[in-house]
Amino acid sequence: MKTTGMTLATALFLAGAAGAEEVHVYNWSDYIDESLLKKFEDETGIKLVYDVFDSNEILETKLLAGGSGYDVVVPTGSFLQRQIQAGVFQKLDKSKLTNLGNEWEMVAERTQKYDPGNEYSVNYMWGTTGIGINVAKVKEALGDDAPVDSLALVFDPKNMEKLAKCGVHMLDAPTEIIPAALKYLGENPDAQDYETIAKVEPVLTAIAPFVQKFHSSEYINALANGDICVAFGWSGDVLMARDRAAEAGNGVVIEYHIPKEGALMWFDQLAVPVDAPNPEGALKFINFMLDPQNAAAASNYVYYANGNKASQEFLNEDVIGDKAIYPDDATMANLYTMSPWDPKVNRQVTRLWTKIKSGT
Ligand code: N2P
Repeated sequence: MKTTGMTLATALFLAGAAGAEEVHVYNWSDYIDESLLKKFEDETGIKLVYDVFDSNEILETKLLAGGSGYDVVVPTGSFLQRQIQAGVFQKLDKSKLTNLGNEWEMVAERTQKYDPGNEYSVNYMWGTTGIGINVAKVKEALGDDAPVDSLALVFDPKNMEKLAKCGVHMLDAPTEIIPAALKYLGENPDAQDYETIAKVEPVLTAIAPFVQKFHSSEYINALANGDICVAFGWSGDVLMARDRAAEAGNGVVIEYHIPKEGALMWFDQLAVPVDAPNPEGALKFINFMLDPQNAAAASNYVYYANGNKASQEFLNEDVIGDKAIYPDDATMANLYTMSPWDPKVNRQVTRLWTKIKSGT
C-alpha cells in the first residue's frame, strides 16, 4: 500500500508539474479584452495568471523590491527607462518574437527614447492624458461656453469651484498631473529642475479642495454612471466610460478632449523582469499580443491605440477613425512626452504630491 501511495503521489506531482506551466502577467486595470486571456491559454496550454494595477508607482515598488513573481509587466515609458537603468529587466530574445515585424515604426521610433534599440520592451498601447466630461452636467455647471477642451477647465479654481458640485476626479499620478499643470502655466511640461516643477504648487493647491478624489481607475464607472462630471484621466478609459454609459442606456453622454494647449503622449511597454519565473512563457505572451488580430481585439475593446501597424486593418471604425485614439498629424504635433525625473527631484515631487493631496 505504501508503495502505491508513493506512486500515486509521484504521479500526481508529475501530472501537476506537466500541466503546471504558468505565465504571470501584471497589467493595468481595464486594459484588455478578457477573452484574449482565454484564447492565449487555449492556444498555448499555458495557464495565464493575470493581475492588475492602476499606478506606475505601485508597479515600480514591486519591481525594485525584486521577486515580484511576474513574467510580464507593463510600465509606462518614462518609468521603464529608469527601471532599465536599475537593472530590473532582461533583454528580449527577439528570435522568439516572430510577430515583431508587425510593429508600427512611428511608435517603435518614439519608444526608443526610453528603451534605446527597443532591447527590453515592446509597445502594448499608447495614448494621451486629457479631459473626460459628462456633457450635460458640465454645461449645467459652467454654461454653454464651458472650456471643455482647455486645461483651464481643471486648473482654473473658478471653474473647479463650480464643477466640484457635480464631482471631479483626477489621476493619482504626479507624473501625469504635474506636466499638465506646467503646460497650463506655459512652462515646459518636461521640466527636469525642481525649481520649475514647484511652480505648479499654488495651482494644484488652489484646485485640490475641489477634487472629490485623486484616483486612477474609479473614474471609468463614476463617469459612466453619472456620479461625476469631470475626470482628468487617460483617453481610452474615458472612451470606455462613454461606451459603458451608452450600453447602460442611462442617458449619460461622455466626451474625451485632448486639451488644446497640448497633452501628454505616453507609451505602455511590455517588459520581462530579470527574475521572471518563466521568461520563455513571457515571450510567448508578448508574441501573442503582437499578433495583428489580437492587438486589434485589445484596442477595439479598450479604445487605446496600439503599436502594431498590421493590426490596423482589423480595427473597428470607431477606433481607427477616432482622432482622440489615432490622432491626426495636427493633433500629434501638439502632444508632448515626458522623461523620468532624477531620483532627488522624484523624492521632492513625491513629497509635494502628498502635500497637495492632503491639502496641508
Ligand atoms: C488603463 C490605463 C492605462 C493607461 N486603464 C496608463 N498608462
